[in-house]
Amino acid sequence: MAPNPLVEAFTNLVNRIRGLNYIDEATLKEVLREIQRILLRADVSADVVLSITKTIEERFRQEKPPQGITSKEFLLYLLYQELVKALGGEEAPNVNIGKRPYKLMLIGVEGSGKTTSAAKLARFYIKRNLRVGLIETDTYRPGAYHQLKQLAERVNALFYGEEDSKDPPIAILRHGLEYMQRNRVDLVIIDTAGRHRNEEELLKEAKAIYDEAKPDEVMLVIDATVGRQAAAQTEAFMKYVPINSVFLTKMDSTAKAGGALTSVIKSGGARIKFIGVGEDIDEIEVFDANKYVSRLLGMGDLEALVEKIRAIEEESKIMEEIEEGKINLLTIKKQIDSIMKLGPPLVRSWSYYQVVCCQCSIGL
Ligand SMILES: Nc1nc2c(ncn2[C@@H]2O[C@H](COP(=O)(O)OP(=O)(O)O)[C@@H](O)[C@H]2O)c(=O)[nH]1
Ligand SMILES: [Mg+2]
Repeated sequence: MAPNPLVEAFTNLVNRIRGLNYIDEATLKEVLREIQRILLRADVSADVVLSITKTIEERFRQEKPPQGITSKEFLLYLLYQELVKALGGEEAPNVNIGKRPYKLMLIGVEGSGKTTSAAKLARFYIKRNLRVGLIETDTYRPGAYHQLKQLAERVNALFYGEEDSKDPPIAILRHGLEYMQRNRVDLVIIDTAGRHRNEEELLKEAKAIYDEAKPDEVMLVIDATVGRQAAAQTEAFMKYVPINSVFLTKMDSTAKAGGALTSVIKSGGARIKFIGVGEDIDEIEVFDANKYVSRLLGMGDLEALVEKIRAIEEESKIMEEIEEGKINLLTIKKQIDSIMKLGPPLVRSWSYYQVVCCQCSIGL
């Protein structure tokens, strides 16, 4: 795989922070400036960059590193956490389908992977026992009809399209929606034609399809390998239709992992819900911001650090609960889980000793 400039830049920074003896005022400023440079080079918008570094700075000054964690480890942890937050947070995105039928419209430039992703999504939800229908409205690309029809057959989804139709996409859509309604599908996925940001006609068509379908969700499909261009694509679409979520494709071959960071941060808060990790219809994953940022920072052993800090934080939260007398069986279970995560037997036995003391002192 070709070297990824963003991963390289972050990995260098992480190594530099690790090599520091002590983080004084000047070094902190320098590290923050370097984070800004890296993000700006990846085409993340200036206000987002500033908000990320400002939060890191404030938290670094205000929060004390948990016991046993050095200030440089803490700084790395804050960088990790704020990037994860910018990408939607630690919690997995909500991929549940609300009302039935739920209408999901896919948009994105030609070749970004819409049709393939439509089939992947159908497969994903069929496995969760939903009845799924696919509608092809792309009348521009020769073969789009057959491509989706064949994929629909493979994944056992209902399909509606009109081969060689003289009807405009909007009419095909209308017929398709009626067909899906009659067949009582739970989820309708609407595939659309590929668009280019200069092709205003096509963008207007996306808007017309949006107005007609009134989708519950518009999912922007972005090819992760386009890197910073993703931002421009996202912005062009956003002028015409609101974007609710993102499907990031070709994460298996991405040399420019920045695509995710750039596009999502630019897409006005729309979260990446899914990623495509190969051409096959089973190669779909729910996006995990933690995993993505770990890769971006070239983490490896940093993951152990993040786990450790999380366990310490969890531990101290539980200790507070215990001290406040808010203790029940669940607290004790959480306590034991977090102790087990802390690792070395010495730490475990010390923590265990603390729990016992606390529990005795509150008369448990
Ligand atoms: N490696 C890889 N290829 C993908 C992925 N998703 C789509 N593709 C490929 O990208 C190309 C364009 O996909 P297509 O669905 O036709 O794009 P559309 O024009 O947006 O409908 C096809 O060759 C797909 O097999 C992915 O996650 N990984
Ligand atoms: Mg297509």
